[in-house]
Amino acid sequence: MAIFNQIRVINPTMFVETTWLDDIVTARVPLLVLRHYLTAEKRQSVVNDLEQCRERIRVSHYSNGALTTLGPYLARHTSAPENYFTALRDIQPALPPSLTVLKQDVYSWVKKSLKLEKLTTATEPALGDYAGSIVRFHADGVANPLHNDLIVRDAAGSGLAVTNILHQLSCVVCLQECSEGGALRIYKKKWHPDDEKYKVPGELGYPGSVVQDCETCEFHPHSGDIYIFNPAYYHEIDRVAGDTRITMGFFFGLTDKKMKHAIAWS
Ligand SMILES: O=C(O)CCC(=O)C(=O)O
Repeated sequence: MAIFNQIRVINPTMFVETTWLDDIVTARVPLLVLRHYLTAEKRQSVVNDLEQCRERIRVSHYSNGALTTLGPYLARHTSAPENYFTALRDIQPALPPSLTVLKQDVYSWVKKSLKLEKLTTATEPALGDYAGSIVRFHADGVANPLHNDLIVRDAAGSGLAVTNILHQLSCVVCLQECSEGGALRIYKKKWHPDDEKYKVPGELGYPGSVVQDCETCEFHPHSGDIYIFNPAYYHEIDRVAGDTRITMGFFFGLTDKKMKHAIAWS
């Protein structure tokens, strides 16, 4: 299969180009990455803290897979969004402060790297703040089937603030790499309403036929890496082997045409 474009690997001393954001939104550059964003000590202390809230980790089962997460995931609650906010209130006191600090650091990095003027956790006037990040666990043998993330579609008609965004992006920090597998593969194909005919009810994601012959971009996250991509483009995670792949991530949406303001949620 052909490879589409090149991943943009940046480093902390690089001059930030104004085009970086547009390159990611349009997937001209399918993924922007800063390797070793987190030091081994910082990353390990967050991973150690996550051990303390083990019993709060939830598994959602689908006929073709499972998602294991710490923290609520809005796409799972679109028919009853109030449950998402209740779940957040329930779990918040149990989350380690290091996770909040990390989230705030990552927001600052995203702002700087994409030349945003503002990036804050989204708020719902009647329901409160959204979750500003989520931790995802991919244990040995777990893969993430082909899917795309588009809250404007998934929560259409809900009236939620996040459905007013113009573009959705995903930011991920790798807290622990897996021993083998676990690559993120992004396809050069953006979701289109016609694709719904491929969807199998009750299954997570889409069958491979929807991206047949599409070019791909493959990325192997290493511990400490931080990356951004447009999740409206089909993507999947290869089966993980050995150590659990642990990431912290969030979606963020640009709220203005000039692409200077963004709101985040998970
Ligand atoms: O963990 C990753 O590499 C990507 C996770 C994902 O599917 C997303 O951020 O939309």
